[in-house]
Amino acid sequence: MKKSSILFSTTLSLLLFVGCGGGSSTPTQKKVTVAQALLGPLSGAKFKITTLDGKRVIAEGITTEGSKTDVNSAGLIQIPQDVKDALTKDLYIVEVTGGKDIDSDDDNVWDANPIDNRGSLHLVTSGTVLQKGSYKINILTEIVFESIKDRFETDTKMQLHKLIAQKANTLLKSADNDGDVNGDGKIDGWDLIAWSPAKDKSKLKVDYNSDLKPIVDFIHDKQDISNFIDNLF
Ligand SMILES: [Ca+2]
Ligand SMILES: [Ca+2]
Repeated sequence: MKKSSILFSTTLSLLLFVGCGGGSSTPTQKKVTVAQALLGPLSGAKFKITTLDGKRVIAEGITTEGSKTDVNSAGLIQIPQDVKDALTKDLYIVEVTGGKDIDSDDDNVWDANPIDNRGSLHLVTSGTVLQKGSYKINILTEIVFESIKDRFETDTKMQLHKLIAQKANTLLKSADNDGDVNGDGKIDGWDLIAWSPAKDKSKLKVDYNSDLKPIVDFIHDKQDISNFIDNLF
């Protein structure tokens, strides 16, 4: 091979490699759902999954825009299969910002005029929860995240799980009074991530319209929700 064609071929390989976007995933690798972001479902929002200290980004991308008819097809957080497989029992932060809320009236029908979301939602949970692929990042996970984020550096994983369960018991009715979203007989973090605004408002101990809807509106407008959080707990 001539020198010039060797050079060309090397440059081409480099370009192809760069074209893959780096990282461990190949362009052909299938993406799988790890959670759904919703106030109403947040279509086309930016998402980022990081370690609990925020220092390492595990995955980032855009939530699914969805089918324009099925609200459950929008707001899905999808990551490459190998990235999902590499998640551990450690705690991770999922952050979702922007996008369009395609069902802001929570009636499970795609809104004629989806509203812009400017703020962010968060979820702190273990990698094994994300691997199950069927849970939600919602207004409850955001409220709990905001109320415990100052403890991430000081508390153990066990203490944080306990704290999340305590907050869940403040937000949801007791298990024997219809608050048990996932039906396992107790109220804890699992109920927060199973909770859907379209079907589970009756399970709240707090009042959705007076306590939570104003927070949803503030997030849509990217305003500071800390005063609301202080009043809730
Ligand atoms: Ca709707
Ligand atoms: Ca439960």
